Amino acid sequence: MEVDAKRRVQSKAKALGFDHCQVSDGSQPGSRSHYEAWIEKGRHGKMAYLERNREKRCDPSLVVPNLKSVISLSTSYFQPSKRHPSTNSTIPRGVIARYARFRDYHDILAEKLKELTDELTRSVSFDSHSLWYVDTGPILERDMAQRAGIGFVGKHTNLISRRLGNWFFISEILTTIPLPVDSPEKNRCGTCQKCITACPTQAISKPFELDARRCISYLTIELKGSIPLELRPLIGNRIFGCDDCLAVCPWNRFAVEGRIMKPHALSDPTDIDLEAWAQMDQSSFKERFRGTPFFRTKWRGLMRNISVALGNTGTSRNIPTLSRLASNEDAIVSEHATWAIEQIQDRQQN
Ligand code: B12
Ligand code: SF4
Ligand code: SF4
Repeated sequence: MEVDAKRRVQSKAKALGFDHCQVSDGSQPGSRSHYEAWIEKGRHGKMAYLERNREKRCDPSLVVPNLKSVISLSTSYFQPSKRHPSTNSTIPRGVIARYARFRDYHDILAEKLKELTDELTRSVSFDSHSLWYVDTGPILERDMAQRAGIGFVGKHTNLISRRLGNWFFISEILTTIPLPVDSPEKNRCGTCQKCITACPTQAISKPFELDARRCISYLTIELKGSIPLELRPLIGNRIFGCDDCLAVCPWNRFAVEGRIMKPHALSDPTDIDLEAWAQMDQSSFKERFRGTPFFRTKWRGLMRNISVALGNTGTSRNIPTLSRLASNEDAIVSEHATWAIEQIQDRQQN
């Protein structure tokens, strides 16, 4: 009966376009102590939500009482044909993380997960309770996915699949239905250290430990306030997220394009004209970026990041636009644009 339910869910997941669909039990994460030490050290920066639901993150049965199984799913966002722009800081163009070259994955996967959860409920005859998540709940998704055998946690802390490399999202269904479990995956980094060396801010403080406070993904997306001055030059021309540690991982030679994200690729060029983007007002921002990952930072966050990138790579041609931003009523935008103008002027003098 449960075997049959698992088979039906896996076959439905495949039909919906998920790349993997595997199961683990609902026990507590083996990496609980790692997560707790990470929080104690303050590595999460200002992401207070990671601390708030601490108990739940360490015990998924507090999220779904009587939890029996966790179905983990992967969704590739690899794009084989796209040019990946340079992060060379002499080019006044912006770089965004690859996941942001699509409409917001939370919305896209939510639809699929709803359908899959319905299939699961339909495939068993007793009362059950199932909840789906995609980056949306107090659970340690990578730990669960490793236990389900989807992939292994690499030294850069992301999950790597032997079939997909590291360009994929994780989502899951937590359910009271007992399902047969899959074997966990084991770490396959060996002696490699490429991701640690590639990180521009030394945010990977040691293998398997990220100091989010130094990570460009955190600084440009999650942090709402001012970016620390000493880290701004290291951000280069990255205006939304960062992929450097992911891009060097040798396991990506196996990366394949997935079916779910492909139709949702944004038409924007991968090389971003920073001057043009800096001229975007709030209403054009809303019109252009609604339903995309950029909405998370809002206009002010994007302008803050563009100012930093222009401060690092811009020229005197960008000063009129930066001056307009410097006189904006938003204190964060104004402060970063003022900093950028000073950086450009310093470069001109030297
Ligand atoms: C907070 C968060 C961030 C923070 C902090 C990242 C971090 N490493 O913790 C910031 C903003 C920096 C971030 C950045 C990114 N993120 Co993020 N993020 C999350 C989120 C919401 C929570 C992660 C968390 O709980 N961190 C706490 C730490 C302690 O947990 P952890 O790193 O997951 O580690 C666990 C395991 O790895 C395990 N573990 C750790 N070390 C070891 C060692 C061994 C040997 C073993 C076996 C296990 C193990 O222990 C930990 C605790 O259980 C998850 C979604 C979720 N709910 O899980 C997405 C998530 C991790 N992010 C994701 C993505 C795509 C990214 C970016 C690539 C986006 C980008 N390009 O800018 C970057 C990657 C940066 C990086 N090198 O990690 C994906 C990762 C998919 C994947 N294949 O791994 C997730 C799962 C979202 C999703 N649903 O797809 N993110
Ligand atoms: S995402 Fe960028 S800044 Fe963050 S750990 Fe990876 S390489 Fe470093
Ligand atoms: S780059 Fe090397 S060390 Fe880093 S995650 Fe990939 S295999 Fe592991």
